[in-house]
Amino acid sequence: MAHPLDQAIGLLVTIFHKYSAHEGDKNTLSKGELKELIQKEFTIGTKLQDAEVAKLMDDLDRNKDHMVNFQEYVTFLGSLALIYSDILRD
Ligand SMILES: [Ca+2]
Repeated sequence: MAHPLDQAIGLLVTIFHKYSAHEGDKNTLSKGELKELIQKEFTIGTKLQDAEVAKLMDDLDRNKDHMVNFQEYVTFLGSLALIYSDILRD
């Protein structure tokens, strides 16, 4: 049986591919796929406006190819983990 952290990382990978496979390149998230992932996988997701999703996409897209690849997604999750850590510590 997988340990909790193995399961957590497996879930992060599975969720990326669940959305990245929807359209175009199967290994990257388009703006539409990123929006869907955020809206369906985060509690705060449905509260984000289109402009905020666009800004987030721009921030995450480090290599400016208008797609979020797995590396960029992992960087995003790392930033979120830092925020969660700050919140949980208070
Ligand atoms: Ca990119």
